[in-house]
Amino acid sequence: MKSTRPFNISKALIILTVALFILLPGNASAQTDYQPSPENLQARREFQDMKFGMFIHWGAYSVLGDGEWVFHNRKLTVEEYNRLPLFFDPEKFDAHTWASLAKAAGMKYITITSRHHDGFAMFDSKVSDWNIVARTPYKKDPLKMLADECHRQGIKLFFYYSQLDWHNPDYYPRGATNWPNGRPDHGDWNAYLDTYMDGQLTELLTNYGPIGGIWFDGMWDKPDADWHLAKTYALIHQLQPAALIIPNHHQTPRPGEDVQTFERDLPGQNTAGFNTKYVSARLPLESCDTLNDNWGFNIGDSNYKSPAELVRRLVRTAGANSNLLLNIGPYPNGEIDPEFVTRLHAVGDWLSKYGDSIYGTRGGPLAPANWGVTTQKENKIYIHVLDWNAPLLALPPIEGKIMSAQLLIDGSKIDVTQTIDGVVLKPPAPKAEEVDRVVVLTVAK
Ligand code: H79
Repeated sequence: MKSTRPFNISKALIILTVALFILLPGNASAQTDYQPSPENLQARREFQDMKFGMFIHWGAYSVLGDGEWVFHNRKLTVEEYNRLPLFFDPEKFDAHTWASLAKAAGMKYITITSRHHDGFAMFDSKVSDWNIVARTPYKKDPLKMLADECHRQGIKLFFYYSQLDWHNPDYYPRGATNWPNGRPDHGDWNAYLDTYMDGQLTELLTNYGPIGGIWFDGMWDKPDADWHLAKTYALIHQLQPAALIIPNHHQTPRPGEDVQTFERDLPGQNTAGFNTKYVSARLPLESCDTLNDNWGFNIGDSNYKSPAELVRRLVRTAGANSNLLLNIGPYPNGEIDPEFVTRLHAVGDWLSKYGDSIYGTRGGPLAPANWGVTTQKENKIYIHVLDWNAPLLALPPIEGKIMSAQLLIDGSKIDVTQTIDGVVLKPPAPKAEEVDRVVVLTVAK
């Protein structure tokens, strides 16, 4: 009789444990009470420290030199679009050159399209033959080469993955961007998500070593659909706990997501018209933008941002406590437009001098303003004076006693007055070639 109670408890425990193991991985609500793993939290901090990444839009669409939406914009049929990979042969692609360019630009990570909305996998996928190895004369897997090179050079690699698919018939019912392109009016949505998408994500998280994370895009095409997010997110975190999930759905972050990203806007701004104004106080932030006006290679786009504009964008993004993911669209042959290369080198040159005020920082104590922004790291506050021509700069109060104020570039002392009403600085007059006067305040903590 005495043994009955303990026996029942341990039996119940076993049943509970088994049930948990069965339920956890695929359970639809598994990520609703998502507790990020210690590796994941560490990866989030490292992500914030990196501050600057290279976005790469590259795919079969690059061949037409008309952006990554060309399939949709020209209302091509699937049959027509299927011809594109037949002459996509990026023989000049060199992973070392790409990773080295990111490095020279001061970028710490790369986020590359593993597949865009055309569904064309830029990697060796066994889930479908709609991929670069099976369908192109190139026959190789550039993502594998890039992953290996990034690991060699210490660059984190993230995979952009489009949830929206203009090619697979199982992407059905179709969404807002649908046009009659020859697909049948039926399809298996569950198979699309569970077999096709989760199958490819498993490949990406298994065959390329440790990756930084998955950058999702396109969910906005079917905002009301059940995307099986909890299942997919659980799968990713199970395969690589440190991999960050970065969804570009333009909405308030959901459980299981690790970074809030903003397209063509600083966090909280909505000049693009489709971003949320909600900014997570908990998650790392990222803002992506283009170096010219396009994501994928567009031969008619020469509207390149100047090095000064790019640096200021990076500084304003860091001042908003966010990373900048800056995009380039390489040529279909695998080369990168020299106009991109020279500008990225210029940003890298700036970062080699001013990097202390960017890398490893968080948004500073003062709200971003027209005159500039602040960043901070340990007992340093970096005052980025971007647009101020008067001799004195009066700032709101800053907590902690300011021990010194120096120009970052040469360490020269700057006059500073601190009262309960605020801080007054006397920065030097702007030099013609200077895009950001950085004053370092050392604060007693
Ligand atoms: O990959 C790049 C673009 O191809 C992709 N995201 C970047 C990173 C992108 N596609 N579209 N957009 C960005 C803009 C989004 C437009 C939208 Fe809409 C407006 C989404 C929801 C409203 C157009 C109208 C598409 C769906 C409805």
